[in-house]
Amino acid sequence: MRVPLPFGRGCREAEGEGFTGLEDPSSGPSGHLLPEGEGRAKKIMWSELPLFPDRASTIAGETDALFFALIAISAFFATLIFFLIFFFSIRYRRRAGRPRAAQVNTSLLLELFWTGVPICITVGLFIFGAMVFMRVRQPPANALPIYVVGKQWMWKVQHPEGRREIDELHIPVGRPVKLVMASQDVIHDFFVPAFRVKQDVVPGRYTAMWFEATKKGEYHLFCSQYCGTQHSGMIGKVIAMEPRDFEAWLAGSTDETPVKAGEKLFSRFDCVNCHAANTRQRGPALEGAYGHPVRLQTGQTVLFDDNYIRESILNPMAQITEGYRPIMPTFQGQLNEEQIMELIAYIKSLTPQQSGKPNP
Ligand code: HEC
Ligand SMILES: [Cu+2]
Repeated sequence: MRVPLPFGRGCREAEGEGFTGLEDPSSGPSGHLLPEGEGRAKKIMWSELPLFPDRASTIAGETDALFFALIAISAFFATLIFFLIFFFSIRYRRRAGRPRAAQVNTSLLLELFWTGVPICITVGLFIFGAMVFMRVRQPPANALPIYVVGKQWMWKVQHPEGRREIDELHIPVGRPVKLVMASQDVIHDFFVPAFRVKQDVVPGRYTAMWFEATKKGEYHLFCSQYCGTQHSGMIGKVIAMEPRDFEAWLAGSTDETPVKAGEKLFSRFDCVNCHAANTRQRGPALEGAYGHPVRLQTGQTVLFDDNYIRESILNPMAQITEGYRPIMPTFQGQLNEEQIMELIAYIKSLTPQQSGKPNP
């Protein structure tokens, strides 16, 4: 069994591949691709040491800055307090002839000072943390969507152009990538230390995460949520490529696109019987619905998104569309996560123009 080290030189080297992002010649100290203001911070971060993961995404600099700010502030106060305890306990120790301590009134100014300073520090850290958090949580609109399914014990990846991969994720450098992730069984967690991102992959719904690689190379991918016996083997690599190489890589496959696969499933599972336009429409039209609000029987409005489609397929009774009868059967147990993702890709691709197409 492969036993990866948490960071740095890991399993890949042991397998003789001898190539990780850390050893990539382009990831040396030049760092010209890194965000601004990195130069000074770099000196204290020892990013050349294999102890510390490579810094290869747009968010990595900020995340590290936050991490080191927390460490520095904690270290400063821990040292100060330790030193003062030590110093005071010697300086004011009990000795013959010394008066016993008595209650004194402290000055208001001093009270304000030692209350105000920690408030400023903690609120400042909170604002800093919240800013980084908001950035990590909000994928840019132009992000490239890639579907990921986690299952015991592998990562299955599906690119919108068709190419599929297992335990590997190829991405272009310099372009935001958004992963839409589902789990086939238990909770997993998609973790790429070099990008400073991790996100739980939860059964029963989609979670998303985004990042933008800043330099090409191969980076470790871990499952960081204990998910069973072979959890430690649920590893892989993220391969960041120059956009041109990435296009070539994508083109080098004849895999069916998710939209095509979804279209087939749509007929195979008889969705067409109720949802195709120009039939006696028993179900709502799905063309152009994606991204728009849907009114439910209960009067609520929900967003027609990935999670809504998923819920509609697996648990149709949970949210009944206004004006329709609850006649849709559940497809729970008949479709796996990948097939559901393909159906979603197909439904997403439907535009109102296509509704004019005659349906046999
Ligand atoms: C027997 C007819 C029938 C079949 C078969 C059927 N559906 Fe439906 N579907 C409906 C009806 C009726 C609704 C609206 C009531 C509801 O929300 O359950 C609906 C709702 C939906 C919605 C939510 C649409 C909206 O605008 O709110 C989606 C998405 C959907 N179906 C997808 C599918 C997919 C994918 C399949 C095939 C795997 C499928 N349906 C099979 C009848 C059907
Ligand atoms: Cu796992």
